[in-house]
Amino acid sequence: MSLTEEPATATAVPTRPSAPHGTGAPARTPTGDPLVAGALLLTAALLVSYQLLAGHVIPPLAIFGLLTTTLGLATLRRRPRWLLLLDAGVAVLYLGGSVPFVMANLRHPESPVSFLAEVFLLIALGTVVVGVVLRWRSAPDRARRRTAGGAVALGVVATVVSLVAAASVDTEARQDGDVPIVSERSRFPELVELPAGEGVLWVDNQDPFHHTLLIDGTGIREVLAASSAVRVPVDLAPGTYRFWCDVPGHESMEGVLDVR
Ligand SMILES: [Cu+2]
Repeated sequence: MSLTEEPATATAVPTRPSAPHGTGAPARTPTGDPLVAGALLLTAALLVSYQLLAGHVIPPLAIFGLLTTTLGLATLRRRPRWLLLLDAGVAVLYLGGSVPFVMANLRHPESPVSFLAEVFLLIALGTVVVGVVLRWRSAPDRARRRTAGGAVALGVVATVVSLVAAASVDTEARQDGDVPIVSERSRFPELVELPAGEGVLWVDNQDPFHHTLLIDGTGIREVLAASSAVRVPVDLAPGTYRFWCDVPGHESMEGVLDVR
């Protein structure tokens, strides 16, 4: 009896490869590229969270978020060559266009939100490009799994580095006589009054990302780490001075020091 059963299981095996495969395949057969699709959808999620943190819609990010969501969902189901080319093209275009913003944030691992947002975006978009190359070369799934593992490992390392750097940031307490400047939701106060001569500005950055404080005509440029305060000594003659933030995209962060 057992002898007759053995050939039965053996003949059952060849039926597996004859399952439908191709355009007419049932939804059960995955024909998309989960690595590229996942990286695109992660990109979209990061772009949305970035705007939530900024507290307002940033049009270029919103457009790319919509684009990567659409491409991600399409790539999850199908992977024609034109779609993969489009995926890689959009990733490269975003990377190229965001260089000044990326560089400004990458120099500040002590501000985890903006640093990690950029690092994760770079990893996700890099994974899109690598994923498309692997698919193009018909690389085995093993290579895709390794790429995904490498991307996760990079993300973990970046997170640890950033948290350690953030823990080393000292925040300075406000002292008697300090003139406060608070940056909140990427805004500086429009007008700050202070007496002429030696004094101290106490600059409190309440945002979860870094800013800078520059005062025209003084050479002062102070980096304001995320969620921290710093005391900035000044010695100003009477007059008005523009102060501002030089982080790319923060052009609206400016105010006037009225020194009397
Ligand atoms: Cu700023």
